[in-house]
Amino acid sequence: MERYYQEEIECAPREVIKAIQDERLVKQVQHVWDNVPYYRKKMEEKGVTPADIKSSDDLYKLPFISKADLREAYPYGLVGVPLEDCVRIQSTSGTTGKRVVAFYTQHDIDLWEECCARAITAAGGTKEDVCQVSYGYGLFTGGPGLNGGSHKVGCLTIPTSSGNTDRQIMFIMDLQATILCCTPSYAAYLGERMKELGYGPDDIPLKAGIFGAEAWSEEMRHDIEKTLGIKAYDIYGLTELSGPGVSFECSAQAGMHVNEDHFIAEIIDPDTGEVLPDGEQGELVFTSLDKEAFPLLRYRTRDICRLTREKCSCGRTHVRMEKPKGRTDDMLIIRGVNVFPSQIETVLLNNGYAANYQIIVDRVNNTDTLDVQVEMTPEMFTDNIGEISARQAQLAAGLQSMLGIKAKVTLVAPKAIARSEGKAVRVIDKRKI
Ligand code: DLL
Repeated sequence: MERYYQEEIECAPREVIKAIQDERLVKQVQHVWDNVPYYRKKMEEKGVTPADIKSSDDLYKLPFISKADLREAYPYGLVGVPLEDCVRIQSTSGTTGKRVVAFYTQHDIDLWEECCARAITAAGGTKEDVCQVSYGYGLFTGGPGLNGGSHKVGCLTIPTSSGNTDRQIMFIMDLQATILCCTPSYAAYLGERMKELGYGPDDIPLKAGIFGAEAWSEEMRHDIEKTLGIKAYDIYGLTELSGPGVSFECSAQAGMHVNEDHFIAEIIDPDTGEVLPDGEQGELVFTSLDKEAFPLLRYRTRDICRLTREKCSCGRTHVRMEKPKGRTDDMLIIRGVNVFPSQIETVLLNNGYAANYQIIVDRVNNTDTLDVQVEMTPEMFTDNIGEISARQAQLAAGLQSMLGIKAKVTLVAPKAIARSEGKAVRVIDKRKI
């Protein structure tokens, strides 16, 4: 039986959702116009005023906002309320340039945590569950968001944060945790370690996992589900918009429902900015509808995916986004060909490897090179050179047919590639160093 946290809104007829969006968008636009001079200037530059935005049909008239704007306005330039009304900040890891700092009022935190509660409930969570939150706590939104959602659902919450893997496993086993929240790469690592410790899927009390914060393939989902004996649900979000829970998966596991009473999703052509119809692949853009401290209009996420409004078997009516394939800035251009790390992952997992790999891109004599280092699983480990070469050749052929370009494959021993406790770093692009 499908469970909902807020059934009335999660399953509302489309006309009701549209009416909510229309009303809230008008207010949100007025809010930024009145309170965020940076936005007012951007709107003025485009010749738009709040009077032009009468409903969500007028969304396309608004200017986009990008990470560059967030950096320019750092730290306080986009805050829409007096600082005395803000109660928290969260921040991105800031691997490229300045960190993004997002601000929250208590109202913003309540809505964010409700979104996470919807995700936990969609994964079957109730107050009877024991929910272990192994996302990092602190500036990263994963821990605080799922922690808040778990409280709202009434689960017994274990705030382990990430790391200290054997202690994580001790808590899962001793406290009989039923729901695990962490990145998919950390879930895979926990599964690997539990197997080593002799726990099979039937010994592990977990029944569901809520995994997100990074791109992961269907094949990786199946691997994790098998090792831990759970159903693995995807969850998506970004700091700028609140954190996890912007969208989440339901029992159908066929795309993530965007919480459309709080966010409007659009897909645009990343080159021209043109809005694309449902079903077409492009860059995901979000508009917040009821945020107080850090409202964002038409924020370009750089995540690449598709939207669908087809009816979902779970009963929810909110639009679904497919698993993001990666970000426009994750996409590698190798010898002129677009390559997403997720395509490489699919080939590896389809050939019986686990998601322990690293992609190394370089430029030698003016030609791009693509090296993929892949760990052998303990079962396939061998020092027979002939066997290793044959396996490498088989993978290289698989990659060539998926990507259309040649890659050099190197098999390495089990455990040779460092495990991740948060977001995995899969690509080393030496061309940029
Ligand atoms: O990763 C928020 C989050 C925490 C989401 C926990 C889910 C679970 P940031 O650190 O700001 O926020 O990174 C946001 O991560 O633009 C995507 O590129 C990527 N991302 C997040 N969720 C997914 C997902 C958090 N389910 C960026 N699949 C986003 C693919 C994801 N990519």
